[in-house]
This record gives sequence, C-alpha cells and structure tokens, in this order.
Amino acid sequence: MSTNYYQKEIETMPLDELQKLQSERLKEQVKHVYENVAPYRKKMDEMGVKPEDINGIEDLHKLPFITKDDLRDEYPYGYVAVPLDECVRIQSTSGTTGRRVVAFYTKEDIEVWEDCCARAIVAAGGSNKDVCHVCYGYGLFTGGPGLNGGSHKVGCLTLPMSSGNTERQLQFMEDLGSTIICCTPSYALNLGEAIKEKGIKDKIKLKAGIFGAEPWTEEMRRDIEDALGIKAYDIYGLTEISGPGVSFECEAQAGMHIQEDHFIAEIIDPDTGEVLPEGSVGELVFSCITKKAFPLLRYRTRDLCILTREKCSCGRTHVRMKKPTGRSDDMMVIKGVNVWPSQIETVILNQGYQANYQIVVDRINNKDRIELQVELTPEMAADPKLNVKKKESEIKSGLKSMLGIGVDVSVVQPKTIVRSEGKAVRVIDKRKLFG
Ligand code: DLL
Repeated sequence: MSTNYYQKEIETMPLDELQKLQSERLKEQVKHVYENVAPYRKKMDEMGVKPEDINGIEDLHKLPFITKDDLRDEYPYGYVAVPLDECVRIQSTSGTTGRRVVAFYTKEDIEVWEDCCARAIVAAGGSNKDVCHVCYGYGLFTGGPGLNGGSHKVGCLTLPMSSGNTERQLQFMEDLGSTIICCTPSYALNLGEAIKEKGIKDKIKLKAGIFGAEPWTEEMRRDIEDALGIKAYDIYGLTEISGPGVSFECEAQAGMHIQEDHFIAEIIDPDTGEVLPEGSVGELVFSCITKKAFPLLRYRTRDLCILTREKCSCGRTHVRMKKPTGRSDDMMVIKGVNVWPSQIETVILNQGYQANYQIVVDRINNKDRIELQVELTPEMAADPKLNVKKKESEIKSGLKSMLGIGVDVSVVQPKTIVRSEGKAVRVIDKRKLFG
C-alpha cells in the first residue's frame, strides 16, 4: 500500500504527543468558551466547574454537554464565541424538523475545515493531477463548500458541479475526465445507474469517490465500487462541528480517522451520559479544540458508533470511528423492537437488490405496521422466470431473521422509487408518536 498524507507530521503523530497537544488546546479552548459563550458559562457554573478545573483531556468528562436543542434555544448567535466582525461565513443544517442550526466560521476556522477535507482527498489518492468533481450541494449545506475548499488546497482541478442534473454531471465527467467524485452514496448509485443505461462506462475515468452525509452500508459500498469502477471512501462530518472531514477513510477502508488535532471524540451512553470504554457502541460526542467562532464542547451528535485505536495499516495514528450504525434519534421502535434502516438495507443488498428502497411505518388500530418497497434491478425485472411472490417472501424471511418482526414487503418495477440528489429519505413514519 502506498500511503499519501496531506499533513504527514500531524496525521501520523505518536499518540502521547497527540494527546499532549489535545490537552493544551482543550485548556485554552475551555477558557475561550467560558469567557465568550454566556449559555455555556451558565451550564458550567450550574455544575460548579471552572476553567481552572480542566487541566487536560482527562478532565473532559467534567464539562457539560451541548445538544442540538441548546443550539436551537440560542438561535442564532448564542453560541458564537467571537465578535461577528471576525466571522466570515455561515453554513446551516438542512433543518427538516424545528429550527435550523447555523454555524459560524472565522477565516482560520475555514482553513482548518478545508485542511481536514484536503486530508480526506489525499487519503483517497487525490493530488494536483486529479479532476475533482464535487456534486454535493453548494450553499448553506456544508458538503459542496467543504470538499471544494479541500480540493483547491490539494491543487486538484475542481469542478463545482453542485447536485442534480444528472445529464450534465455525466457530460462534464466525460468531457473533463473527472477522476474523483464527491457526492452522497445514494446519488453515486444513481450516477452508476445512468452510466450503465447510457453505456458510457468506458468513457468515465473515475478512480475514487468520497461519499458521506448519510448512512451507507458495506454492501452499498460494493455496489457503488462495481457500478462506477472506483474505490469508494467514506467521509463523515456535521455542520455543527464544521462539516465534512471531521473524519475520513484511508486506503484501508476500515473506519474513519477522526482529526484528533482539531476534534476530541468520546462515546457515551445516550441514556445516562456516562463515558464508555473503547469498543463500546454509544453516542458520539465531539469537542472542538481549535475552532474559534463556533467552538462547541462535548456536542452530542446523536450518531451511534464505535471507536477503535487499533493500529491502522496506513500509518495514521488518529482514532477511527466505525460507520455510524444509525442515529439514536433515527432508531425506530416498531412493535416494541429497535429497528435501524441500515439493518433493512443490509438484508436487501445481500439479496442482490440495489439501495433503491423506501420504508413506510404506520400505526393502524394501535398496531404498528412496517412496509418496505424495494425496486427490482433491471436484470431481475427482465428475467422471464421472475416470480414476484417468491422474491417478496425471500426478503420477508431475511428481515424476520434480522429484526425478529414481520415486515410487509413489495417489490416494485425499476425506477418507481423517487431518486435523491442529496441525502436520501429512506423512512416515512406516519405514526404521530410525539403529539
Ligand atoms: O452531512 C456534512 C457532510 C457533508 C458529511 C458531506 C460528509 C459529506 P449535516 O447535514 O449537518 O452535515 O448532517 C450531519 O449526517 O450527524 C450523521 O447523522 C450524518 N452523516 C454525515 N456523514 C455520514 C457518514 C453533513 N459518512 C449528519 N455516514 C451526521 C453516516 C453520516 N452518516
């Protein structure tokens, strides 16, 4: 394996040095936040914690958490820690429920964020020889601006395509010889489908893709790699912590390295808030130790995952997070059973379907009902021996053994389920559970 780094010294820094750096940065950051963010100062005062009590990462657990609700309550400026004339950018979450969260950046914060994205691009094999095709949305969403900035830093020829208009995406990809693509994994599959339909796979020069912003399974990775003829890398991030690049995969494709010189990660029990040991599944919590404008400490992401410090073959020393298995708030409780969409996806992809599916949950006469629609692949639909009932019952029994509950399954013709250009909406929950 030949490994490239964007910032080798920091990416491969021995753990003891890295933790020393984190401790120094954390101490400074807590002071900065305490002095400048009134709602956080209040939280610390209520818990009886002063900046002097934080002498290093071993004291992190003493600090209060921040949740999305805290940010919404203080919308828009409550958690901004520098005068507004030092801020140069705002980005925002998509905010499908409740108020949007807006994040603020100084010039230096943008540098940090773009460095993180540049590290991800280089880890995916990118260099100034590449044409980097960015079809994450541009605008308030962080995907487009983040990868765009990282791509500039690496020196790639950057194509700021934004999302949508698949025809035009393919035209540019072909004409300009795009070699790296950045988009959501669900859109990558749509592009793969369109390339196959047009029969232009041999004209596409892609070698790598950097996919994130939504959960995707290993099975989906395999499908994307086949459809586009590339190596598919995962990238993770959230607006509140800066955007994409908080963590990313290297060529080992075995979990995403969290950029620990900028973000300290913890895994907690989502119910009690207790910090869990390495290897436990729990909620991921981040503390930003270099950002100045919007420096969240102990921010609860609601993403569930596992951290590992096992040695990585790429030489990076930064802790890795496994693919998030779901969100503590995305988990559905159906017929009393915890169900994550990723479990359903694993079953259908293992049976040869693609990730074109929709889950509808309803409650009829006080009984939960879960229905899954799955698209046949064009090959399945064209098979003269296709037996729809058999296909449906195979999926049903796969789901029964994965989830332990019955699911109503219908297979539908290719192209029936609406395609996404950004984050896919997999679940429609019609139950009115929360008033
Ligand atoms: O989705 C930032 C991003 C853009 C990440 C482009 C990667 C690529 P938000 O819109 O604030 O930010 O959504 C953040 O998306 O808490 C996760 O639940 C989910 N998410 C992001 N990346 C991944 C991933 C961007 N690789 C929320 N795997 C996060 C699973 C992801 N879920």
